[in-house]
Amino acid sequence: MDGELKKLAEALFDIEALKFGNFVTKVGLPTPVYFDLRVIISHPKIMQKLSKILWSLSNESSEFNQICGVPYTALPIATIISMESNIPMLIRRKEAKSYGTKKLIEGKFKSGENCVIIEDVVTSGSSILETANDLRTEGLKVTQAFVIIDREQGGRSLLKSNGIKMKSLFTLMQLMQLLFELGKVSSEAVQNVSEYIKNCHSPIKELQENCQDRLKMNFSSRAKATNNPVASRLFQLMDAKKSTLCLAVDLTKTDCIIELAELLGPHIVILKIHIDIVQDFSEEFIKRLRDSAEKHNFLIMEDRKFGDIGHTVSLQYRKGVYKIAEWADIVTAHPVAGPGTVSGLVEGLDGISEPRGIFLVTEMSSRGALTTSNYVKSSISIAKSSNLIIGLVCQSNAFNDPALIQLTPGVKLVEKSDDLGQQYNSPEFVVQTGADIAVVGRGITESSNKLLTALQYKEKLWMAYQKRISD
Ligand code: S5P
Repeated sequence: MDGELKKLAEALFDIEALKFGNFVTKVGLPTPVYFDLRVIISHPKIMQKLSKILWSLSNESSEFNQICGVPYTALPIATIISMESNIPMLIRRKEAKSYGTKKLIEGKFKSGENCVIIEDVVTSGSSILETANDLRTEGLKVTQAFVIIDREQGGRSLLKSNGIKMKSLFTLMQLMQLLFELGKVSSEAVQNVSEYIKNCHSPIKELQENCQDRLKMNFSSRAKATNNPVASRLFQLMDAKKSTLCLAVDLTKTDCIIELAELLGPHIVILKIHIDIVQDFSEEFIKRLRDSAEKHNFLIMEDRKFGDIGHTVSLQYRKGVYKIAEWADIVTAHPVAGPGTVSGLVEGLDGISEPRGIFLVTEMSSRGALTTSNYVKSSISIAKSSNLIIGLVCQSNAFNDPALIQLTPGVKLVEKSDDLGQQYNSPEFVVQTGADIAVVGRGITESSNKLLTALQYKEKLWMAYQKRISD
């Protein structure tokens, strides 16, 4: 294998799939080495050889039922592997078709089948993770990814923390070493790359490095890590009620909302509403809801998803019919307009003495959401800018700060999606991928036995949390 890898490294160098100099990566970071493996399609013999060596990373071909290459470079490689191994292939569309079947994954498969992902170069690991998320949404199992080059910039740990073992033919340093032995690069180039890896602060790497800390810490120690009283109370509530359940009550009648608050209040930590869908709003309703919250010890979240310039947001928060700032313990906001939105919310609280918190919506659960990994990264820096922000609404464990809370919607026991783009994961999956609190809406509100169902979610989520901190 070593000899073969050396020959492969030489071939890739000779066809200029590897370049050395001063380049900038896709995410805007400087790099002394650049890979353009797309050129292999012009060299079928090398492509065939490379595919064969890559497939030798599998222990036995029977462990996989499907192969999925990440577009575009890995697609022909996955095709060759599929032909040689006689294992069928899947293609993940970048966007679901807007006509016909609206499928995101092309190819025939059964739920529960094991799919391996093939990729050319891994930096942060986000492309593989996005592919895996879509495959998992369709019920496929994804536990391994085979890649040609691992740039050693956090991808391996991101994937590992999402249940995917990455196997690579070369790490960046191994490749440099081989090229040096072949006389293709100077010792100075090797040194440059080595320094680069050591000093390279890929945002993802920084974010992922200690993410295990957050996932391993229990809620009572995390209560001490935050300065925000709402976050601290939330951690204590989770611990005391043994519940990480946020109930999304997307109902339009106040009596129905209160009825659910009274029934499920003892088992939840947050009751989340959308006040603008309520048809018979009154100040009396707010009083009843606050009384229920006090009686059953839960927090009220208004899922307003503020997203305008600071001045407008401050008025939307404080004024109008709803006067949200006066009664909602927690609100949600989109960081799309920049940090001004958060400053607007801070201003809207002028004169309010009760503690308040914000969750920033950084990564949405719906299919085709525009909240890509770069957006998530920028959102995290906004999250760190204000003490009012108590956590992030997101789908993956993209941050490590134990003071921040990951709130994850899109949770349901059975269905995988609805008709309007919502995507669901199981309680176990979301906790494993970082959720501290899970948002469950129709999974409970549409159940014929709401109490029993809520208890099932609560139990499953709590067990998954206990497993996470003890594993
Ligand atoms: O990305 C998101 C963010 C939010 S806050 N995806 C979501 O679904 N939500 C909210 O969570 C959404 O507005 C709804 O209130 C709830 C999910 O409801 P369900 O019925 O699909 O569980």
